[in-house]
Amino acid sequence: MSRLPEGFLWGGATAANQCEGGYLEGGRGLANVDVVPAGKDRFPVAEGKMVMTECDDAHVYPSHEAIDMYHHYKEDIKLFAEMGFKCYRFSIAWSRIFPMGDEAEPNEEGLAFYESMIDECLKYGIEPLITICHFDVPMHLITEYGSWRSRKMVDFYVRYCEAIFTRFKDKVKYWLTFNEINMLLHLPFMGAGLLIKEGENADQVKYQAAHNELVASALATKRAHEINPGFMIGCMLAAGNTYANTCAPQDVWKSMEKDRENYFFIDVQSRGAYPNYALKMFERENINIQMEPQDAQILKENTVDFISFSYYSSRLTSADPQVSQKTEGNVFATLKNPYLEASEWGWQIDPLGLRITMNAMYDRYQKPLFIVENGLGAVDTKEEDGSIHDEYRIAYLREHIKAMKDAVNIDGVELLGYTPWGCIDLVSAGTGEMRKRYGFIYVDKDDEGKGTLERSRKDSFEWYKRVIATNGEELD
Ligand code: BGP
Repeated sequence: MSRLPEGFLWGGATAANQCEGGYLEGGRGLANVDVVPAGKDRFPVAEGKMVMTECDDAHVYPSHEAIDMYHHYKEDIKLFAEMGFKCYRFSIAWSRIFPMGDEAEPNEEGLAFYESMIDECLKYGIEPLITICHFDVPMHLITEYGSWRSRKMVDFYVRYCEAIFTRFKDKVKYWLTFNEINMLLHLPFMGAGLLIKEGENADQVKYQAAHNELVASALATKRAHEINPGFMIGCMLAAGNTYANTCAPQDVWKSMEKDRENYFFIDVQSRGAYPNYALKMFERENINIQMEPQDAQILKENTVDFISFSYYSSRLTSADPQVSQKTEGNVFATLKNPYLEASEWGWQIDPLGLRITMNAMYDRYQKPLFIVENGLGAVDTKEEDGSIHDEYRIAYLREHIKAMKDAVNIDGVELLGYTPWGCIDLVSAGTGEMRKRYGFIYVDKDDEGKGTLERSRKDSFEWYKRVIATNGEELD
C-alpha cells in the first residue's frame, strides 16, 4: 500500500495570539503574548531578560490586532473549507476564558466565542484540533504568582482545562496540552511567562516550571479522559533532529545530548517518568526540583494518546568549538549545514529531515504522530491583477509531503494528520513581522500595521486544495 490512510487529517494551523487580535475584547485579560513587542526588543522580552509586564507607547505589539481573526473567523473558516480542510488546529487564548487566571468561574463570553468558532468548523465537517496553551499565560498569574515557577499554576491550568473540556466535550476530540513545550527552555517569557531574576539559576527556574507544566499536562489528560473517554490528548514538541557535523564520536555524542534536551519533555509525557539521563543531569547541575509525593504516579498513569510536533528544519551540532558558522532556525540558531538551502530567514530546508525526525520519534514512542506545524516563511508579492505566485512555498510543501508519505508508506510510521503552519498569513512568533508569510491565504497587512485586512487566495491555495482532494496523490 502506498497511499495515506482514508480519514487522514489534512488541514492547517494557527495560534490565537498570532491571528486573533481583539486583545481586550469579549472580556479578555492581558497575557504575556500581548506585551512582547515587534522590533529589536522582541527577543530580550521573549527571553524574560527585559521585563515588560504592561504595554507602553514606545513599542508596537503585533498581537493586539494581528489579522483580526476575532472578527473574520467565519470568512476564514469558509476559505479553509473551500480548500477542503478536514481539520483546523487553533488555540484557545487562556485569558479569554479566565481573564485573570485565578477566578473561580470562566468568562462566558470567551467560551461562547470559541463555541461559535468550533460550530463554524463543524458546519463544514472540519475537525477542530485545539491547542490549550499556545505560549499564553494570563498576565495576572505572572505578576501575582511568578507564572509556571509556582505550583499553584497546576490548579489554575487544570481549572481552565476543565472549563473547556466540559463545554466542548461533544464537539472537540483532539487536544494539545502545551504548544512546543520545549520552548520554555529557549524563550521562557514568551513560552511560559517566566521572568528570570538577576543572579538566579535560570536552569533551576526553567526545569521547576517544566515539572509544573508536565504535571499539569498529565492532570489535564486525566480529567480529559474522565470527561470524555473518547478524547485524544497530545503533547507537542518543537522537533527537528540534530545531526552530528562529522562522524567523530564526540560530534555524534553531542548531537545525542542536544536531542535529549528536547526529548526530555516528551519522554515524560509519553513514557510517564523522568528519564535517567535527566535525573543525572539535575544532580550534576545542582537542579533541585520540588515534587509532590503523588507526582510520579500522576505522570505514570496519564500519558498522552499521540505525539504532535512542529518541523521546520533539522539541526546541526559539533563538539569542535572551531566550527561555529551559524544560521537561524525555529527560535534558536544552529550550525550551518553545507548540504542544505535556506529560507530568506536562514531556516534550512530539509525534507528528508522530516522523515528522519518522524522515524526517530516513532521508534522512541510507538504512538501515533501528528505533524501540526510545517511550512515556509517567505515574502510574497501581490501582482497588479491581485494574484500571488508562491511557487517556492508549493515546492517546500511538496517535498515535505513526499517525505512524510515515505515515512508512512515505506517506513510504517503511524500518522494522524498534517496541518501546515500559518495556513492564513499571520504574525511571526519569532520576529513579530507580517512579511514573513506562511499562508495559502494572503492577508493585506504590513509590518507597520497598515492594510485593509482583505483576504485573497495565493497559487498555493489551489494547489493544496488538489493535494487534499487526492489525499496527497497529486502533488504537482
Ligand atoms: C513555532 C510556533 C508558531 C510559529 C512557528 C513559525 O515556534 O509554534 O507559533 O510561529 O514556529 O515561527 P515564526 O513565526 O517565528 O516564523
